[in-house]
Amino acid sequence: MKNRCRPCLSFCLLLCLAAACTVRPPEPYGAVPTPEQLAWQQMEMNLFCHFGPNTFTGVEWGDGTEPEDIFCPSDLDCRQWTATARKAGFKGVILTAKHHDGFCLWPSPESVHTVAQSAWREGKGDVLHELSEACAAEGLKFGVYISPWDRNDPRYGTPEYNAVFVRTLESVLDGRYGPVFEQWFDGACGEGPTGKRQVYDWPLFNGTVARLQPQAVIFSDVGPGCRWVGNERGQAGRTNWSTLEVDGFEPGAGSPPVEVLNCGTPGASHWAAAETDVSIRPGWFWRASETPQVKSVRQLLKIYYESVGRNSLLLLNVPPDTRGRIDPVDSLRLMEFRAALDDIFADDLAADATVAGDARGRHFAPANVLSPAYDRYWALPDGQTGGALTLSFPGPRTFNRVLLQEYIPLGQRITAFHLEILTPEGEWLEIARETTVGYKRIVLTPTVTTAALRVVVDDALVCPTLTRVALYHDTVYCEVD
Ligand code: FUL
Repeated sequence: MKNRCRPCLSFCLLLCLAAACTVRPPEPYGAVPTPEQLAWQQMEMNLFCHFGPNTFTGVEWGDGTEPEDIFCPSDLDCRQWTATARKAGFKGVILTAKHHDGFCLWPSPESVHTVAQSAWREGKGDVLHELSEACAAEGLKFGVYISPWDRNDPRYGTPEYNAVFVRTLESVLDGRYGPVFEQWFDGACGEGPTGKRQVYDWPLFNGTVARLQPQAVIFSDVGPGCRWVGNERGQAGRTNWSTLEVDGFEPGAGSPPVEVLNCGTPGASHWAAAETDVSIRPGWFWRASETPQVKSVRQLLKIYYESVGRNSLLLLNVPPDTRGRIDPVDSLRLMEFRAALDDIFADDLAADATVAGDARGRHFAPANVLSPAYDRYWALPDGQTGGALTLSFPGPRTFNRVLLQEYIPLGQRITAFHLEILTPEGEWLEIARETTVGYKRIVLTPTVTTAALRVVVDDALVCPTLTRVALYHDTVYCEVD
């Protein structure tokens, strides 16, 4: 009996020793994303659909007096939207369920300006129902834009309206359309039909979403779930923190300056990553006259690099037409855009590299940056805010895109980095110098050929992490930004 226990004891001792030697992960720093915010950021690209009376009148902001019958899609097919979105690589769809004209694309019991009052499908139609089902069928997440600004509701501009808006939200978010991954709140606050403006009760609105759809990420200029990127050009800041100082700010007129929204605030106490909303067309709503101006693949790639490639989520608006379908010009362009992305990002040219550098311990080894598993990452020891990783390749590599990712569950930490390549003369040559990384950073470099790349973290708020370094060669959109 005694003898049998001895190996057991030694094994336990070994286990204890191993546990003592295991280096703990870095402590999270500052604000960190919730699991929902992380999952949201990992979606990377979502489809925005502006659809409603404006699709039929050709204006951007309907004034709320449009007759309900103006909304009459001749051949609505939400499955065509979602099939297109899935094939293009989008993970979710957000629909303007109610734009500023107040018209509801579902039979809202709070309004007399909805699909139910229109002749479309004899007042029995419900676009939210069809789109939520179509999203589920294509494995996409479903989100809604519901404008607080309402140019139709006579109660807008009175204290009563805030409760009306809450009941409006309830009639979408109470589960009848399934889970909602993102609630989009526009900060616009213009005059209603009586000429009055509304004092919005944001805590009440946000609380309603949180109560009914606790997993939903709430978009507004200042979050709380994610923030506006500060422009509609498709451009996140070259420096882009996912943290933002929100105290004392509100969506709309009370929001921080657009430059702050564009870049975030380093080390701030609130996590609100930037969402880049931009339209594939000049306007947000479909107009036949703008079809020749649908953005080119090169323009879309630039937007991709300046949104997803700059630590932001891309919300690309592709508005359905008067039939209730995505225009063939837009859908073809999306397929070409997808093909270009697949082509550029097909092969990670660093996959067979060997990686050397300082590390926190073997669990946080430099080679972890080659693993596509997000949870395997490289980290430096506590107190060390700078360091380098050297990637050596078995043969020369030609590339012009360097993809970096931080492990954001521990916070966004890197403040400055640069990239160097080894020249045939054995010297290190700097090819890029940047600031933030965040969830994903794609650095556009000149096209270079080299046998080794050095990723130098110059500074960080606290010991840095990197979960991915990958190299690509873009022969479609070759310019350096
Ligand atoms: C803006 C709105 O006023 C536009 O019409 C559009 O919906 C855009 C996404 O947000 O603030």
